[in-house]
Amino acid sequence: NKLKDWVAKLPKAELHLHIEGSLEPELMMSLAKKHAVDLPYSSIEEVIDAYDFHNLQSFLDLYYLGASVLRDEDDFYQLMSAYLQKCREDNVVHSEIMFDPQTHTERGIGFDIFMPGFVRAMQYAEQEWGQSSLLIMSFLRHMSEESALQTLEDAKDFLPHITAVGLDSSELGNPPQKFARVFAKAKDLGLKRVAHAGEEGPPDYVWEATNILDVHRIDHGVRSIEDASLVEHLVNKQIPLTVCPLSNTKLKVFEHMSQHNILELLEQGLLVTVNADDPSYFGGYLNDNYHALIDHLDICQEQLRQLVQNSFSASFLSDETKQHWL
Ligand code: ES4
Ligand code: ZN
Repeated sequence: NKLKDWVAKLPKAELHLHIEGSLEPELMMSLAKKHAVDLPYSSIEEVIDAYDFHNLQSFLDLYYLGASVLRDEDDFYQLMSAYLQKCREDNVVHSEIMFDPQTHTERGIGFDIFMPGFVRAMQYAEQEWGQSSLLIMSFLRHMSEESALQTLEDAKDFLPHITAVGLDSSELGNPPQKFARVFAKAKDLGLKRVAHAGEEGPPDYVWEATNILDVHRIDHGVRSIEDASLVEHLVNKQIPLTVCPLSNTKLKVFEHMSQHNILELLEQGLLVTVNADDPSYFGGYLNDNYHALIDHLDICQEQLRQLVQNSFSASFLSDETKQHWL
């Protein structure tokens, strides 16, 4: 397929990627053995078979379980290296990578363990392959405001390596406003802001993320389409949506890829991008996500070009660097 080859070779940016969600079953099993972590899987096949989700929570349970094998600095280096190698294969020249500190600090693994591992792998990819990347520190919204504030405090020595804060995990029942003070503090520290909203949650959560958390981007946001005035707001402000097609079908936000609303979102003038979210759990990296759109939607080359251009315009790159890629 010519369109698939064309988009695969285009330089692209990825803006919505959880590094813990790029942990492949092979690395998970080998780290489980290395650290004698007891997982309920006896083979790679059993891990893959378990990845049959019916909603966000059923995925998150296995995602946190998988992350429990990450223990020392080299584990985090390996994890980040493997993702950046995939970027190289997919022509992802820039990536904005989320990590969930609380998933690790809860287990007694601190910033001094995971940050050096992440940063070392990112510096290697930049120097050897010319790939740029930056980090987004994401708070777990099912945890308390107090825990998020403590996390911001714990990150103090590493802020030069952190560009933005994010908000992820169980959306329903944990509205953005729960983290109003955390995000205000992050803004004061000079950090940019993104938040998951409108994945499973209602359009009101997207309103809160923009109006209360003052986010630069919405992660997912596909349910924004249910509120015409919200769409108008996002279009006027050109607040990007980082959409994740394979994630949305795996977690049953849409029953089938042919029902995905990404083309309607584009049609309405929204700054939409394509992303992999948790590639190891959802069945593919960035090119696989573009390819799924080509396979199941009536998408043309111009729309694909727009999505790729949007990935740079919606990024935190400098205007000068954006111009280079646009
Ligand atoms: C996530 Cl797809 C998704 N949604 C919310 N939180 C997450 N953490 C990792 N992947
Ligand atoms: Zn996500």
